[in-house]
Amino acid sequence: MHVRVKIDGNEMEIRTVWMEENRVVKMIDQRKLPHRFEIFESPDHKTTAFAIKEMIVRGAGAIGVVAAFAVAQAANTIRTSNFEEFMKELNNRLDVVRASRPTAVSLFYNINRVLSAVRKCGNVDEAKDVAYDEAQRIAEESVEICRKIGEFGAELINDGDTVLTHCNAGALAFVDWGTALAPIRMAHYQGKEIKVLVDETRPWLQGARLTAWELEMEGIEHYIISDGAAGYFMRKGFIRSVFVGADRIAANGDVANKIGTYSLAILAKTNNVNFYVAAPLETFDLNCPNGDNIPIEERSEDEIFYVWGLDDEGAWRRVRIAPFGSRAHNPVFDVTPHEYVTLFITEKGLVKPPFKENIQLLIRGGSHKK
Ligand code: RUB
Repeated sequence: MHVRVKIDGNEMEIRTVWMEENRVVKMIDQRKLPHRFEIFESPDHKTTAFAIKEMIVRGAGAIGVVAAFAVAQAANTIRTSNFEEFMKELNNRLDVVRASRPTAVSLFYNINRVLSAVRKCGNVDEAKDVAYDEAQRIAEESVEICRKIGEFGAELINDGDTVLTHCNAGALAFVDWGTALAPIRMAHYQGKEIKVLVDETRPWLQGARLTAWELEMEGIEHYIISDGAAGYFMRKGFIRSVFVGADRIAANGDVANKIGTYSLAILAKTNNVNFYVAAPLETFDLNCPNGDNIPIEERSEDEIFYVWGLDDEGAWRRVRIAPFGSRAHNPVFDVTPHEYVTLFITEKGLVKPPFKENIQLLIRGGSHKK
């Protein structure tokens, strides 16, 4: 399946991120889409951390997978035969990756998963291969997990529905399929007629740039709307359901996702619109009792002040839209209290309220361990 790309009439299918045997990590450069399709190559863990921080790769799942790749990269060049020294050095090297983006729990979860596989093997010669194999396994598993989310979520979409999505939780936010867009993509493959309203998602415009690009590549009917327009369309009765992803979900079901998700959830409840959160089990952080414990990333004011894109002559331009004397606040995630969520869509099925109990049951019942 993969990310479908059509350039100058040629069609290809590619993953959002992958690692080659020489440990070079490759990724679609998401800063350049939809106007330029380029692959960014990262030879080492420091460059991979840079790619996460600069949003060359973004989206909780994709960040988590490249963080696992970064462990394999970091392990590969450590030159000691003493296992304890090896583990210490590996841990230190990963600090730069841990510091790249704080909100998506998959980054930390996958680093720990690869580290614990390496620790179990107990010797340096094997450790480098174990890190590589485990990271590749995480990438492979994520494709299947997202496909299952697509299958479970597609049941919630009827022929003729108009749905709304925020940010980008599609294939570009994972290795393939994504979370919130997976049910939409699956329903489309099942032959259902769907219209998708795409929130532009200021300030980084993940919706207008990335989700719109993915839907266009898939041939799914979609309309970009300004972030403030969602309430208008809900009140008119045009929208049946909202599908969003998540960067971290607390034990009680509170959801951290792209800034603006909280306002959408309130609008959805007020207008009797379903509010679905699609996420793999690794996104549930049982160490966070509620949303107040989730760290929220603040990014540069420049993301608010400037926009970039192509001008009428096709030249790449970054332009300032705000007065030079203004200041800005730029928290890039918010927390939606669990009472606004209709259902969670996971790879193990749909999770209904009461969320605290049902999340515990699902995670304890599955293979997922914290
Ligand atoms: C991305 C975002 C996405 C979630 C879900 O934010 O908020 O909705 O990460 O993604 P950013 P996934 O663009 O700032 O990383 O589908 O990968 O779980």
